[in-house]
Amino acid sequence: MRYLTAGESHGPQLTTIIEGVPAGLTLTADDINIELARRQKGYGRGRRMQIEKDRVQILGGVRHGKTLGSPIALVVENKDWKHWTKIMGVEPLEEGADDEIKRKISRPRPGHADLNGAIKYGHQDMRNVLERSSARETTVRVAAGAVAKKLLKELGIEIASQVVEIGGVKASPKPYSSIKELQEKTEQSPVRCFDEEVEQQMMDAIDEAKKNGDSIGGIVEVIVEGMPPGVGSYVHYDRKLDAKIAGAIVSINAFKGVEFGLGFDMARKPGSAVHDEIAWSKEKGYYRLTNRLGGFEGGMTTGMPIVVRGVMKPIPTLYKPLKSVDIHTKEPFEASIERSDSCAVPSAAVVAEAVVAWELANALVEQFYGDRMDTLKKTIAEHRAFAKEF
Ligand code: EPS
Repeated sequence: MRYLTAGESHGPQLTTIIEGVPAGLTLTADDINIELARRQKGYGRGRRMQIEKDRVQILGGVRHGKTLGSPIALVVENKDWKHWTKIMGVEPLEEGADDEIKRKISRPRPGHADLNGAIKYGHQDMRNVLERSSARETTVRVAAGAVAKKLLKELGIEIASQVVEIGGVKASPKPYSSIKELQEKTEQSPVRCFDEEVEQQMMDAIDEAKKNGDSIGGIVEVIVEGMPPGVGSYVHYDRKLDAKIAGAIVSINAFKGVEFGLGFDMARKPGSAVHDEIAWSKEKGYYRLTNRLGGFEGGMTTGMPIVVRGVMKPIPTLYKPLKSVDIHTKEPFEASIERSDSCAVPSAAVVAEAVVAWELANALVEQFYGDRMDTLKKTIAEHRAFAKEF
C-alpha cells in the first residue's frame, strides 16, 4: 500500500490518494471522521483548532460502504481557507499587488523548515515553505491511518496511544487491565494521559509555557495488540518492520527520536535484564515472559504487544521569538511570529497511532497477499495457526 498527500495549511483542502487497500474492507466517512476529531482535541492547541472542524469526503475507491481495491481518494477542507483566498490563491497576482496580499515571510523561524526549505527550492518568500511544512498536513495522514486502523481491526489487531511526558512532567507507568481500558481512559483525558494524577501538572506546564510565549514537547507511546509473529523480515535492511515504524514516527512533524520497549534504558542494563525469555503453551503458542523489547526481534514481530515511543520537540513557532536573520537584508531580527499552539503532544499521539497503523497494515497486506479482505483474513488465520503449532 502507499499514499501521497497534497495541500497547504491555508489552501483550500488537504488531499490523499491511497493505493493498494484490499477490496471488501468496510469503510465509511464516520470511521475516518472519528479519528480526525480525536486529532483535533487536546489541551494546548491554538485558535486554529476552533476554526477547523475536520470532516472527510471520500471521493473514490469506496462503494456502498466497501472498498473496491481501486485508489481511495480522501479530501478534508480547510475552513480557514476563506480568510486566505487571496494570500494563498492559485492564479498569478496582478502587478503591484500590495504586501498585505502577499504576506511574505523573510525571517526564518529557528527549528522550522523555513530556511532550509527556502534554500532548497529557492523561495524568496518562506510562506511557500511553511504552508506545506505545517503540521496541518497530519490531518490527511490521520485519514490514511484511519483506513489502516479499520483494516487492522477487522484482523483483530487493536491500537492505542498514551502521552507519557509533557514538558518534563512524567506519567508513572501504570498497568492497564486491557487495551480497551487504555483507549477509553486516554480518550477522556485532555492531555491523552492514562495517569490521571499528573494530568493537571501537564496542563499547568502547558499554561505556563503559553503565558511565557513559549512551547513545550513531550513523549507519546503507541501500543498495538494482536499482531501475529513473524511479520517483517530480518533478511534485508529495508524489510525490517521496526525500522519502517521508526522512520514513520520520525517523519511526523517535530519528532526527533524513537524507542521500542525499554528503549534507551537498554544501554544501562545487562542482556539478562533486557531479552525476553521464551515460553510455549497450548492455548497461546509461543510467547515471551516479559516484553522489554517492545514486540520486535530481528526486524519482525514477536506476537507480543508492540510498544513504541516517540519524542516531540517543542513547537518552533514561538510568541517569544528567537534570534534569526532576514534573508533579504541579512540583518539580525527576532523571527516572525505566526499563530501557533503551545503544545500539540496529545494530538501527535493520534498521528503516531495513524502512522504505526499504516506501516503494520502495509506489512500485512504485503506479506499475506491482500488483494481481498476475505483472502487476507484467511491467510493470516492460517499463519497464526502455523506459528502456534510450529
Ligand atoms: C501549525 C500552525 C498552526 C497549527 C497547525 C500547525 O496553524 P496556523 O498557522 O493556521 O495557526 O494550528 O496545526 C493545524 C492547523 C492542525 O490541523 O493540526 C504549524 O505551523 O505547523
